[in-house]
Amino acid sequence: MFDAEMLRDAYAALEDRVAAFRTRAGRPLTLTEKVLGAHLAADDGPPPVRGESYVALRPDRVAMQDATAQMALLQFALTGRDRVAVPTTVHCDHLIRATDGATDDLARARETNGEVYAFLRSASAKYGAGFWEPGAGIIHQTVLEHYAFPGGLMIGTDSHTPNAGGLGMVAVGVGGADAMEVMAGLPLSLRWPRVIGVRLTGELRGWASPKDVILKLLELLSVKGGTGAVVEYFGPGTATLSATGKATICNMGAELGATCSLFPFDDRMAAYLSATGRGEVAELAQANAAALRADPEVAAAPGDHYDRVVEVDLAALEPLITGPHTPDRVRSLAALGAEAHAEGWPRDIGAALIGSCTNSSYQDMNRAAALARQAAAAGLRARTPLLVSPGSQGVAATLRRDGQLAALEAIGATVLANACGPCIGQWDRPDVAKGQPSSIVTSYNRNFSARNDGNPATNAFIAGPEVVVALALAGRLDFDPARDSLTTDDGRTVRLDPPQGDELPAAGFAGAEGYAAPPADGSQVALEVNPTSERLALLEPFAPLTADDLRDLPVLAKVAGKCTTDHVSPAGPWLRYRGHLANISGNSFSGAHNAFIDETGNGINQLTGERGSLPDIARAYRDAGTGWVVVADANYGEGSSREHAAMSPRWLGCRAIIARSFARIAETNLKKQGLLPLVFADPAAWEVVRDDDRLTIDGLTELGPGSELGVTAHHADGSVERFACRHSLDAQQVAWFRAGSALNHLRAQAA
Ligand code: MIC
Ligand code: SF4
Repeated sequence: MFDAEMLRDAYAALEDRVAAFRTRAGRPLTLTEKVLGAHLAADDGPPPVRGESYVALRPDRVAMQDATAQMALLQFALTGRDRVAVPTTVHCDHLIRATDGATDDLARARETNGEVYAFLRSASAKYGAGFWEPGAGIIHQTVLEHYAFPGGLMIGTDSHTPNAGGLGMVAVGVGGADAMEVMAGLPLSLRWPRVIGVRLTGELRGWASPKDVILKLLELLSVKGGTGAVVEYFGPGTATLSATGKATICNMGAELGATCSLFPFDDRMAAYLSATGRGEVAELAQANAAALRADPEVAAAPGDHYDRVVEVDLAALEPLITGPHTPDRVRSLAALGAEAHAEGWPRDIGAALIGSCTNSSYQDMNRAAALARQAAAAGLRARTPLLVSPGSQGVAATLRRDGQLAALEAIGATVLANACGPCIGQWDRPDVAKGQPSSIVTSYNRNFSARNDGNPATNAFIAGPEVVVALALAGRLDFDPARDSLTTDDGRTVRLDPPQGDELPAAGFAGAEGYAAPPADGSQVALEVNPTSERLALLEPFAPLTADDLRDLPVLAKVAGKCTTDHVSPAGPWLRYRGHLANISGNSFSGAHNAFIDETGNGINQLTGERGSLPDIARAYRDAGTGWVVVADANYGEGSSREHAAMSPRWLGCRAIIARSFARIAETNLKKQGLLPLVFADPAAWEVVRDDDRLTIDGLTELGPGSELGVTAHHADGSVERFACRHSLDAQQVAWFRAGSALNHLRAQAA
């Protein structure tokens, strides 16, 4: 499945490329710089400056999941190219709804999403991408099991692509337009990152698991702490973690806002590569081990080489749990009960969910199953619904063979399809009415409001899988297995021991199923898009914006607090329309809290004075030919890579998002689609904007790297105020803006 030839070439050139970049940089290199330096498109010029320079990179691979691949491939179709220039795979994982369990859910998904799968299959075959069928697994697990390799560079149209950092790969989450460009043979443009060094010492003990490492970092750094940075792990503690444990940590580095996270190559990675049928890759990596870790000078004086150094003693970690509503509200599990009491969160747990791309390795499930066995032997069962999402068909078949799934089922668990399911809101959660408060616990990575079950009143908490199973056995939030005991139905008291579990299956992994390789020549394959479909529609290029388009713009909403991509373009039921721009735009900003009227998803139409939903108002502006803007707070667009959060506003006539700051992928997505992501030069100017203002943005003629734009707010009482905005467009991105979008720019160049 993986391209052995490509890998041999990559490793053959690695050491020389690293050495050349070291000479260019003139100093010892972090691992991040080695991998990125080895993938630079150009070998000359001054070395890139951290946090400043944009560089052009040549990724080794592209991976896309079904909910984002649709738009990426629809854009690729507009480029006029006939084959992807870089090895690419498509994974059907996001659209499978969890209702009854794996078998029925999968059959239903094949039926309800048939036309989307047919389109993705046809586009993959036509353009030369590998196709992983529904049920084959979650993108990041499939990538880890088959494609990731130490020292490689990949992009994926999903924010948790950095999962592959567990195998030492620089794996970056991007929007579909970035993927489209790389598939078309263009380099990836990326801001040369800052590097945060995390020094791990000691070894995990007791109930602590790799999840607690990343939860600790979320506590220390917050959801913004990784912005513009790669989180690079080093130190003796790294080798004590399995490859899949490392992957969990890298996966959830996305929640720090980090560009990606990365571990140095070690024996645990080699063992995982061999166990997954890639012994040759393990050998190649071993032969290049020096290039796959930071230079010795870096570890000797980390403060001189990393922008920030954080120390984590693994031996001192205790189990942590985070939530609700944000992944950085972290405290020790032991402290949750008291906080839940003080906050009035329901103490009884409504559901416990393990698995997802973050925590569904053989080791995770093995430990979860060991706990289930212990509980069953003591006469305990789960006291809440317990749902299990295996990460891939390969892992699921292995866990079935080795008895772990049966052990979980024996305490009442339901095994779901090898897919995202409830993690992305594909969950028919029974018995909880919208608005009814409840608490759920998961081993996933995100817990934004309404994400899992569509109910904003649900409090979702995230912890390691063994802790989630322990909480399921207790059925209550105020339980700490290290300190508390459980009572069986017949009145006996039981203390649970921290579970143990092998990291790799002694009998090897069961083989993977569900892969279709592309034909050597796909030119005769037709793209399957039904012109009357409500789920798929071919795209039209966007028109470039002129200075006139930036005059007298109403403010659709002023968003207070968090505005993640889940607030801008919610998933759940809307996943249905990910291939149909007009239809999915019906969700735009429906989850955003509009400070003007202190309501979520609603606003006042400035043309009619009427109250309505934000997507309806935006559509009314579009129909009237009126552009508009949105004013937002800090870290706008945190979370998912979905470019629908940029394409829908663009399609509806949005001209600019003016925010206190932006999350990386969202900011790039806006630029790609020809919108202006503007940052208040003075964050206090946020207060200037009133609900019935008309804003005029000027400075378009002079728009260039580092230029400022002025915004004039015409208040309804006739008064006028001005404030300045900055932007981060580089010369290339200005060219996209002038062309109307990155895609238009590419088409114009090809013409
Ligand atoms: C997510 O975890 O939010 C998703 C769903 O995987 C997204 C991608 C999407 O919205 O399709 C992501 O993280 O990028
Ligand atoms: Fe799927 Fe959830 Fe992972 Fe996103 S975070 S890829 S929705 S399992």
